[in-house]
Amino acid sequence: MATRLEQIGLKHHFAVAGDYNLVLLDQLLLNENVRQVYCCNELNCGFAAEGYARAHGAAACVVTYTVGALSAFNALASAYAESLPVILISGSPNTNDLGAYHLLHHTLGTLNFRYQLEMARHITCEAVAITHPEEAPWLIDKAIRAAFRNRKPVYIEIPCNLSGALCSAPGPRASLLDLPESDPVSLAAAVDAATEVLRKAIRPILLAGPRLRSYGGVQAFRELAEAVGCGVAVMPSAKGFFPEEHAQYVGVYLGSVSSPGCSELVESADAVLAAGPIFNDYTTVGWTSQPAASKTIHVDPDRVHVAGVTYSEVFLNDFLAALAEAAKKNPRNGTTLLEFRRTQLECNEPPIADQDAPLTRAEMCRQVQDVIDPNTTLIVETGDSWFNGFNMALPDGARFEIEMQYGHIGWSVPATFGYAVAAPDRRIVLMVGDGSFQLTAQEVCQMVRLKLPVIIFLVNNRGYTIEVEIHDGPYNNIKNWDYAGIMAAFNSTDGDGRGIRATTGKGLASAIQEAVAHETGPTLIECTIDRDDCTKQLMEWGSRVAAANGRAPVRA
Ligand code: DPX
Ligand code: MG
Repeated sequence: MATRLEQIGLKHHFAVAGDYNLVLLDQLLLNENVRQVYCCNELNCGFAAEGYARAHGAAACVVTYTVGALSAFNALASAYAESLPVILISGSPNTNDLGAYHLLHHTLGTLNFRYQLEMARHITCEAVAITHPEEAPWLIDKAIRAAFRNRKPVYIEIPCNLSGALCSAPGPRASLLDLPESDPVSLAAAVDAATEVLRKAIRPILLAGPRLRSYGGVQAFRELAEAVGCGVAVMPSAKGFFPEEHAQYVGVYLGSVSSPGCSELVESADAVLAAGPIFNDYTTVGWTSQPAASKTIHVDPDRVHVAGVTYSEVFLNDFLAALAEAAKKNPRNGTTLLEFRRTQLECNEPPIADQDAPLTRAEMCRQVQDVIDPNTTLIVETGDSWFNGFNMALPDGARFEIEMQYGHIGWSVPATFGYAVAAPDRRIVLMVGDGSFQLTAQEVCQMVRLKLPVIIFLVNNRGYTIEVEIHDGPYNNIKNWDYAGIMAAFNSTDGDGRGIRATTGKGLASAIQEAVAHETGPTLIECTIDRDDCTKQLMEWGSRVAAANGRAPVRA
């Protein structure tokens, strides 16, 4: 296991100890090329791995049986929804106990020891339980291969009495990381059909979707865009997958709350090539906007739909690369871009607020924008931080991370920790709301422990503002915390995290200055803003999602 983790390129794995995995952790420690990184709990451990996989391509985490693994499952489900190859390794009972009429601790108190494996099957693309050391090498390889092929999480269960058992030595890496190859006939037919659609189109547009990166299509998508020469929009979770400073970039497409001028272009297009999109209730703004299937070339990870025909076993990366070669620039393709540039002249720079006045959301965002340089990764949590993030401009090289399909509040704190472990040379900036922070706050202490200079903008608007906009009630108020103050508790006697509360523009500016200069630990800047001070996009999106949630049942 340890050798394979190194061979697939991991430099770290995440872990929480428990008696079912202690020998396993010892064995993993023997490989000094893959460092063991500890988390406060297994949910966070799974999310740390999820964040690591975003920066590094894959990740692994190790937990104990049931009490640990069932918490990690939530994060594993996130990795499934977000298409990230995360390997969850769980210690499990001694094999002698399985058929011995023995009740065991950390279990349901029944004689069933299969439930964890069975549950794992629903949230992984492969789940294996090792019951004999002889089987370990191929079961481990089977799981790892599946994770890379499908870009989905996998589960490996290792009994505590087998973790140190001898098995055959792992062979060289071979083809574990290979992506499958497309069916050549189907690929050629799909490319022909798509070329024809793009050739005939007068107002084509390319739309980058969230699955583009996971399935290795970012570079080919750019080549295709440049070959076709038309406007390129990104879905919110694909922000950063196409350079925002590129002459063809036209913004973030999110229906009626798109960035200025973008929805007009996407919705008036006569051909939309959507690469790895996810059209769900959120991204279609409560089912109010989705490019019509009849004009969409819809590129899924393993199939392509063009003009009413589905081409199976055509993989996204192969299709985009082949189409980039075949597609020709159409002289009319610049029209939409010219129209777009005209609309952009009407967009104004955000005004600078009175620096002594109470801090507002707009002023906070204006200042956060200045922190984002080409080496920054901006991570945004579910809540109005999503919309604040969509509005940020990314200079070339800057990256953006969001968990919009799964949308688990609290994801971002451990995911940011994992991302920062994977990318120590980048500036990592997190925007997270107070409500979300309360779920997983303790993982900030691991940033303190590893001296990671993460900058956290904690937006304290005293509650679940996104829910206020969708459907308000007393349940959207939360207990206020001294967020800036908790850093002292995490520091204890040996940490160097900073916690600063900003209540004015001036306060925020000086906090940011301190955060940027602070290199030996995280800086949490608590930004206090009014409970109702949210983006106008959130208000509109929230009301449309609420309408979709509230549809009356239709009788058959
Ligand atoms: C919930 C959400 O404070 O952000 O900007 O104030 O909305 P905003 P906060 O972090 O509040 C988040 C809150 C409660 N969603 O508004 S988005 C429901 C929810 C979820 N995930 C889990 N539980 C509940 N998304 C795990
Ligand atoms: Mg809030």
